[in-house]
Amino acid sequence: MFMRIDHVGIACHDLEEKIALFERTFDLTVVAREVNEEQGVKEAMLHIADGEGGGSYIQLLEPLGPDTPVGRFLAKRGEGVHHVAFGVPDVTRALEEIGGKGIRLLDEKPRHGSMGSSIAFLHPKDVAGMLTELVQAPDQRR
Ligand code: MC0
Repeated sequence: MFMRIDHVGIACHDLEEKIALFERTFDLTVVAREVNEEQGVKEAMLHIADGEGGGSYIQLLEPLGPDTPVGRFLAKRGEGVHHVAFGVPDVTRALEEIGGKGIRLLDEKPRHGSMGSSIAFLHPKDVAGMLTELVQAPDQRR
């Protein structure tokens, strides 16, 4: 079902500060930036590697306000790993399969994600406390 880990999302208070930290510490490069109003975030993708099925990234996330998923997460837990995203060939199909196994879907239908992807989230309480994202790249590779 999963082709790779597409990205790990990190919640932070100050996107520019944390981009600079990840660039200087790990020699990573920002390859995309976006404001996603629907998800309530400003985000940056830092490229890690390319492999079979596509690339993998660190995603830095700054909330657009306190009453957003990442805003609430920061208030409760502080900065840190917010979610793990898996690359799938077909996100609609993956949702059907996983939903059929009794896992609560936070999205019944895919939404717009970074770099033109289609994304959907699974409830963290049903996946060992891990907020899980499914990602379908626009052309299956990114
Ligand atoms: C909240 N909880 C988490 C969590 N966020 N557990 C693990 N990982 C997280 N990231 C836990 C809380 O601690 C709490 O547990 C319970 O879930 C309910 O949380 P809440 O404080 O009521 O917070 P809500 O209202 O935000 O709901 C949480 C939920 C929500 C995960 C359902 O955040 C959601 O629908 N997230 C999916 C969308 C999203 O996260 N978008 C931002 C990334 P206790 O035990 O205290 O009750 S957008 C993105 O990443 C895009 C741009 C992309 O990749 O392309």
